[in-house]
Amino acid sequence: MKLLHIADLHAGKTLGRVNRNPDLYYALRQILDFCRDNKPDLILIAGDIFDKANPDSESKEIVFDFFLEAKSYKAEIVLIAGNHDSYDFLKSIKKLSRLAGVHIYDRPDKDNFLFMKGDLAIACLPYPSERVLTSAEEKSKIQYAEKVSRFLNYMADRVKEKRKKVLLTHLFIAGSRYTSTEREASLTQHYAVFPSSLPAVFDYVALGHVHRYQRVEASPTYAFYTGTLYQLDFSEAGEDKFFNFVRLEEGPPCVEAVKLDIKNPLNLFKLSQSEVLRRLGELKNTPGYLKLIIKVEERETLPFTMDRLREHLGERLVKVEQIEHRSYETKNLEFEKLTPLDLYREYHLLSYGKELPAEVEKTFTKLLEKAEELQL
Ligand SMILES: [Mn+2]
Repeated sequence: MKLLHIADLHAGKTLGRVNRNPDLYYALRQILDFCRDNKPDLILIAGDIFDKANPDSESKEIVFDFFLEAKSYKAEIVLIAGNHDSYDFLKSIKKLSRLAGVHIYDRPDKDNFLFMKGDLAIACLPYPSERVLTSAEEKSKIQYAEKVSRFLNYMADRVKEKRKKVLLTHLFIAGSRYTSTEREASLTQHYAVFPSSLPAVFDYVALGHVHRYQRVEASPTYAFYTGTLYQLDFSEAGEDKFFNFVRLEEGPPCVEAVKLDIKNPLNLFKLSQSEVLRRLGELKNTPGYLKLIIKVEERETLPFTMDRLREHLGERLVKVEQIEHRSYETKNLEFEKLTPLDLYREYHLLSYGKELPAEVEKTFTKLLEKAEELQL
C-alpha cells in the first residue's frame, strides 16, 4: 500500500495584500505529477485545508480541482479538519466530495473515525477543539492532553486487530519545533499532547498542525509532521518544504521525504537605512517576496528610502518593519526574561517605531498593578 501524506494547505492564505494561492497551486501541481508517476493508493491530508472558516471561491476551486485530478490517477483521499477549518463547512461538502473519492472526517467522532482500504485501517482524529472534547466526555475537568490521549487509545484499541494501521490527526505534540504561523493559542502547553500518547500500535502517524517538516522522535512509532507546502509567512523564510511518500510493507514503513520546489521564496532582510539603498540592486534580484527590517538612522530621510524601495521592488515588498537604532541590538533578547513593562516598551517600539510615551507607560503600570491585585 502506497500513501502520500500532506498537511496544512491553507488555501486562501494572504500575506499582506499578496494572495498565496498561486504558491499553493504550484505545490499541488507537483503533488499531482508525483501521483501520476508513482500511483499512490491514498492521499492523506492532515488538516488545515483552508486558511479560513468560510473559504473564498478561488480557494475552493483549487482544492476541488485537486480532488478531481487525484481521482483521475486513482488516488483516493482521506481528509480531516484542522484548527483553521470549519467543522461545519467540511461537513457541508462531505457527501458531494465522496463522489470524487474523497473521504472527509469533519470532527472528532467516536462512532465514525475509521476508514478501511483493503487490510489498511486509518483512524482519523480531526483537530480536537476543547469545546468538542468536553461535550464528548463525562468529566469535563480532565486535562486536554489526557482527553486526547484517551481518544487515541480508544481508537487504537478498535483497530489493533487490523493488519496495517495508520493514525491521521491534527495536533500539537509537545516538544515539536514550530514556527510562529501555527495559531498561537493552540500551541500553549495546555493544548500540547505528549509524544508518548501516540499509540505504538500504529505503523505510521500522519500529523498536521506544525508547519515545519519533522519526525516526532520521542514518539513510540513513525510519526511525522510534513508541514506546509510552501513558505506560509516570514517565520518560515528559508525553510525547505516536503511531503511524505510512505510505503507500508512487511516490517517498518518506508518513509521518503519528497522535496517541493518553491514558487515564491520568502526573504527576510535586516538592514540599516543606508545599507538598504546600497543593496537595492541585490534586493531587486532576489526572487520571491521580501520583508525588510530597517534600522532607522535618519527619520527625516525615511520617506525617501521608502519611495525608492517601492519603486524598485513594487508588490514584492510585502512588509517593512522599522526599528530605532537602540532596539536593533536588543531585538533578539529572550523575551521571557523581560518584565511586562519592558515587553510592552519593546512591543511599542517595534509596532510604532518610537519610544513608549510617558503617559501611556503610566496608564500601563496602573493597569498592571490592578491586574496583579486581582490576580488576573
Ligand atoms: Mn496549519
